[in-house]
Amino acid sequence: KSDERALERALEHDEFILHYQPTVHLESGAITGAEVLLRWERSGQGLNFPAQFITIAESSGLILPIGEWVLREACRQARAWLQCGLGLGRIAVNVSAAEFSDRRFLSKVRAILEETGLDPRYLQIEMGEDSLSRNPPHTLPALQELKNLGVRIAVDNFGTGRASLSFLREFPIDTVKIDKSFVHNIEAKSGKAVATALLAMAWGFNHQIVAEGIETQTQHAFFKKHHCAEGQGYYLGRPMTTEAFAALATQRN
Ligand code: G
Ligand code: G
Ligand code: MN
Repeated sequence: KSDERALERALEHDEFILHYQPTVHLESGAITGAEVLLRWERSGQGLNFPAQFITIAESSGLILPIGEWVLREACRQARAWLQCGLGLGRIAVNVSAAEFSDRRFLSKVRAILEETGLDPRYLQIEMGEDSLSRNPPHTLPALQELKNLGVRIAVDNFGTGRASLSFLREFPIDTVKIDKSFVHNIEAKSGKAVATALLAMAWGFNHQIVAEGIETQTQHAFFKKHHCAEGQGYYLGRPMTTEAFAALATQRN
């Protein structure tokens, strides 16, 4: 309960900030976009990470106003960057199952896009497999509506969830993000086989692919060699402040 109060106060007092982690075209090194990652500048405690508060936000329902703030701030920033000529391909926002299944989710997305003036094709919504496959009769039409708006859909942590292959085929998915555990495993022989199988599967479904959690030169080289278009990870760029991301994207693209 006291944790909930602290989160409510954080919203009221504007203590949340966004960090941006670049996604990179592996062949050219160009920045293709950014994933938005929520941080809480908690008074007296420094930076708090989602692992420390997202569960409480979800169980208390506060994830709804927090998620709305994230979406609005991300769209506003992306629009500002695009207007000053930053070659930003897309901005990816994480959405929890609790947000996505909220009745008002789609109207919120629509309203925020309108209010910020961001062209919807620059927005990507990221959801885990389990969020996507929780309630298919609800999920499929909701995803279709997002697609109709022009928003992109990404499956986060691909390979770790319980989504059946038929969902992955039938849902209107643009991108799969291969979970970092598979990326870290490529140093083992079986890990190489699994990683190439995941790539082949994504191609088979005609999805774009991002390899997540690239931490070493070896991992980078492996995914580049196997024609994975994009990567994300500490080796390519850590989550960083708004200013740092703008500087990096200006210099690189
Ligand atoms: O940065 P990292 O520790 O940054 O994030 C940990 C987890 O928190 C990830 O699984 C990520 O999807 C989730 N996350 C980060 N930012 C947000 C956000 O704005 N909304 C939601 N719902 N999840 C987020
Ligand atoms: O679950 P999701 O993929 O949305 O969350 C991304 C999480 O991974 C964030 O917590 C982010 O800070 C973290 N992350 C980003 N790059 C790397 C990396 O190279 N290695 C590891 N271990 N974590 C990373
Ligand atoms: Mn993500």
